[in-house]
Amino acid sequence: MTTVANPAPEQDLSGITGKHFLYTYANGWRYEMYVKNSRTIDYRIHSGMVGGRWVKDQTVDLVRLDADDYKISWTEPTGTSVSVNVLPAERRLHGVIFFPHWVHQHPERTVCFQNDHLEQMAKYRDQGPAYPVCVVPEFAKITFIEDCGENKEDVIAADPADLPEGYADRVN
Ligand code: FER
Repeated sequence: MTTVANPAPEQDLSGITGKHFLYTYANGWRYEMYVKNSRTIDYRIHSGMVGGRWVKDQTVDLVRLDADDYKISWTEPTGTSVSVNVLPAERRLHGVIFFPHWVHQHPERTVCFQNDHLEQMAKYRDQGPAYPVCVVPEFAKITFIEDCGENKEDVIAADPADLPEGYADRVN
């Protein structure tokens, strides 16, 4: 029951931690996420405005909103903020991405293995301009999902360009 004193449902995150999934937003952008643990994700962007970008060990806030309904939110070192609702069993997702103005103007600056360029990203972020923020709200279909278990380093470990042919096209 929802009360003012206790508005949060039970926080059993076992339905999302360790999950690895590919998804395609309605605008055609293709993404891949590995929920490494309750505080951390790794991800790759296969296509879209910042296709080719990939990141390991992004700290996130992860909560369970309901049965089969999780919300993952974070701010990137670039200043881009993201909040994603994931419904794994329903194979549905909704993401809202908040791009600083400089990323919208120069998306290619963020296309890299970000972990190797954290100082450069912080410089770009602080240089801006941050505003006006470009808000991209989109639904997506989860086209492939598997349970890899938590804290695996080999799930997201290569540049999107170096993956085997058809890697992101797998469907299950
Ligand atoms: C997502 C939408 C956006 C996502 C990551 C981003 C891993 C990151 C965008 C960026 O940093 O440019 O669904 O999932």
